[in-house]
Amino acid sequence: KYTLYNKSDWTKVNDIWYSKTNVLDKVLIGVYGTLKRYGSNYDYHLADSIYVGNANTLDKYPMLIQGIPYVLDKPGVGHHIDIELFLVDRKTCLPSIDRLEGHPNWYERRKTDVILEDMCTVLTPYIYFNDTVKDEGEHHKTFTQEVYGFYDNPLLGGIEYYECQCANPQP
Ligand code: PCA
Repeated sequence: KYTLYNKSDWTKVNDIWYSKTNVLDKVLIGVYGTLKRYGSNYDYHLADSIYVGNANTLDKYPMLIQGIPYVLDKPGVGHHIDIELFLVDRKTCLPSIDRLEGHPNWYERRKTDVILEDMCTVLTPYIYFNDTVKDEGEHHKTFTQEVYGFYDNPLLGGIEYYECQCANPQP
């Protein structure tokens, strides 16, 4: 048994007391590029977020790869894009990703239907589209960042540790 001090500063949700409400304020985003796990922007921007799973866009979209990937907001053309889903903090993490992506002037975040790998569940995360690049007709389904070196790190139990080529260096 314990006592809650300053009880008015706490918030109760589903019978659990939270000292900070920021943990409750999460937004679902779907990433397809440098923000994916093992991507060059993951560590800085998403390592503290909650990975939910993999999904594909319900509609087809054209993804161009010109150094980094760009998904155009043109449903019906291209592929069901490979997406990784994360729950991110609305007040801290989302603004920093928006700045990275230049939202809403370069990439623009828009809610988009995706279907989970179980092929049953449809969710509607934010995805970053970019319609400022020219569609040269070659459309991709998945983006894999080029790896310039990897080694077996015994401290990580022999897991391959990747170093990614940073197309857009971290701030
Ligand atoms: N980063 C964002 C959009 C393109 C990119 O390189 C992402 O991973 O979804």
